[in-house]
Amino acid sequence: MSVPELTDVHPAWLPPEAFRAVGTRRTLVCGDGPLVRTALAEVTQACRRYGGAVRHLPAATGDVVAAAVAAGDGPSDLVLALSGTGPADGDGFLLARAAGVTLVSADDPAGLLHGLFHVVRLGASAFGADRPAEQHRSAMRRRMVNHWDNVVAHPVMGQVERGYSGGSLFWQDGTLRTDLTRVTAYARLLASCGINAVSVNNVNVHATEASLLTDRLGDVAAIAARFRPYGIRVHLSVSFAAPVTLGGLSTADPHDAQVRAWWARITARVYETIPDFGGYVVKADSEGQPGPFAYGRSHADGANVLADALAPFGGVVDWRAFVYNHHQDWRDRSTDRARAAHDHFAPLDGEFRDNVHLQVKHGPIDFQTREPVSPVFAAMPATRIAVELQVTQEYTGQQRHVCYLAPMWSEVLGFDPWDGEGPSVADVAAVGGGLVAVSNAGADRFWTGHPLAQANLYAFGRLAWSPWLDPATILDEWIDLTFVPSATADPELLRRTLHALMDHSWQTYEQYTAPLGIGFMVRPGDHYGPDVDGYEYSPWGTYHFADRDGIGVDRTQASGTGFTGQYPPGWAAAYESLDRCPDELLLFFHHVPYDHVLHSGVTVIQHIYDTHFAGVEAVAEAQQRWERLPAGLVDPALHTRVAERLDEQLRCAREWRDQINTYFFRKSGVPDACGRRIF
Ligand code: GCW
Repeated sequence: MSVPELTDVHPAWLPPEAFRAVGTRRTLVCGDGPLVRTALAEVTQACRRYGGAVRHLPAATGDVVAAAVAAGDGPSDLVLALSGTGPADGDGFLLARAAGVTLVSADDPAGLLHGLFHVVRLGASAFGADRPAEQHRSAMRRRMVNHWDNVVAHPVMGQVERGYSGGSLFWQDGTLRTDLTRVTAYARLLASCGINAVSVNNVNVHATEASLLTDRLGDVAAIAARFRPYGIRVHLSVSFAAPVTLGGLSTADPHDAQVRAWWARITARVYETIPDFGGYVVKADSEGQPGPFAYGRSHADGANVLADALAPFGGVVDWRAFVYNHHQDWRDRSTDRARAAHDHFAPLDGEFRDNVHLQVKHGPIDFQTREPVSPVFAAMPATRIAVELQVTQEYTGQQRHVCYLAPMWSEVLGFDPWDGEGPSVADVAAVGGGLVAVSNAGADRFWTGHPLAQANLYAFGRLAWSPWLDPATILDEWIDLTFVPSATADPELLRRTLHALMDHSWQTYEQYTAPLGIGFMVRPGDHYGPDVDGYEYSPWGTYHFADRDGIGVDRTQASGTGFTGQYPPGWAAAYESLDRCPDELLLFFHHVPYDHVLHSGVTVIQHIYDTHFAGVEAVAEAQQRWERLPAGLVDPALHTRVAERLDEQLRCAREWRDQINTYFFRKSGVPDACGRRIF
């Protein structure tokens, strides 16, 4: 096991300097096994660079102090011990400091690795004052990223569907990449922020990708071998039609005995090849993917046949709840895409096997900049639910715009569907399938296209470990790791600048794009840039219904689609009521006239104008701040990349501002109260 050192790739949040505090000290590693050896390799590399020392006691358990003495040659500053003193459940660790020794102990080897990365995060402060023993436990047992990577570049979607970071880390031109060193480096980044599961191909499973389950399984095994040393299990997206397309059967009906036998046989073969395989991810009956509806079966029937095949090996099915009609008639105002997941899945509560995770997007529509939290989280207490987020910025600026998403995710995770009477969304995920997100990483030199978008991937991992962390604190962690203060000329200036650019960047993005929770208004297809009516008469079910008098979707029970009724009573009543509905979601739930006065005191139309002017100003200010940074404060290539992206963000934000403001001025005929220029 050796730690990869890539010279032509940005080190993201694990630059060598981040290991200085560990690398200058004496570390004792107690215990053995693959993950312990990974921790050992990390410390060894740091010591080689910074002059510290590392000793290894493979057999040590139990009394760490005695073990340290037995090691013979002097005291240690840091002891990493696989022993019986850590938390017994899960992959957490115990951290303490006394008598000049920092101790990390864990029962599970993955916990030891997490503990080491925590010490790296703490830097020199891990070796300062005494610390009473702290138990660190992950809130979610499963913290997963999904890749929407294609093996063969798709004619429309490319190598990575909704990927904005260059090619795939795994696949290139139809085959597995020959050099997988970067996959190891990626595994290391993921593990260091707490991620422990990854799926390696698109949920839209095309022909070549389907065969990863069979003929190309060796490729998956090769990838798994790269993730394994970092405690990350590999999962695969599979096609529900695989028994037909790969197995030559005449049906994929989940009630068919041959189909069940086929899944069982194929799955057993997967585990022969990859004993720690995580399981299957399935997008069924959604946007053209095959599913159980073709056979008149329910999604529980569909998910359970795969779950039964995986159960003997401890695998899980991530069954996605993103099922809706994408052949809608825009003339029909009774069909509401927001209702779809709840309509399809809530009646199935209790029918899924224990090893099915129902993977539910955080909002009822589709990763929009602002949506209410999905009502499904409160509707299926007898189902293991996984909460799905989108780190890749499909609808939030595609990694050309700065959009730090941790504040949005924090709101989602902290949302309390029962209004004080039940668990939060984070609690639902914690007892269920954990947190899952679509990754934003790719073969780009900065991993994520926009260097500042690295913070989103980092923050996702940290929130999955600890959903109550403050987004600004997570940002500080990311800043300190990525731009190590001891190696930065003016770390406080940089910190201030990054906070100014990122803390409210989600709200800024919201300001200059679709207003008040209405969503979309993006260019169809690539979903970048404004096109107010782009989806208005399309079959996709994402409408704004603006006319000369007003805008918004009536989703009330009283006069609309009845979507509000999918929430528990407290929120159902709040969203139903024009008076109580939060401003930022007003147009998601209500159709209102342009002169409707918001809680903020301004009319809807004036809010549209004000926020669009303000949003562009905020971007212009961010751009100037970045330009003012002294040369050399950050890596010049990184500085240039961010500067280029800010230029594009400003151009695009202006386009949004002018199109949205002009559109609504023309529709409503209401002038801007401040007399600003509208075209
Ligand atoms: O947001 C939409 C995307 C699709 C994606 C789909 C999904 C993988 O536009 O590209 O398909 O969501 O989540 O399945």
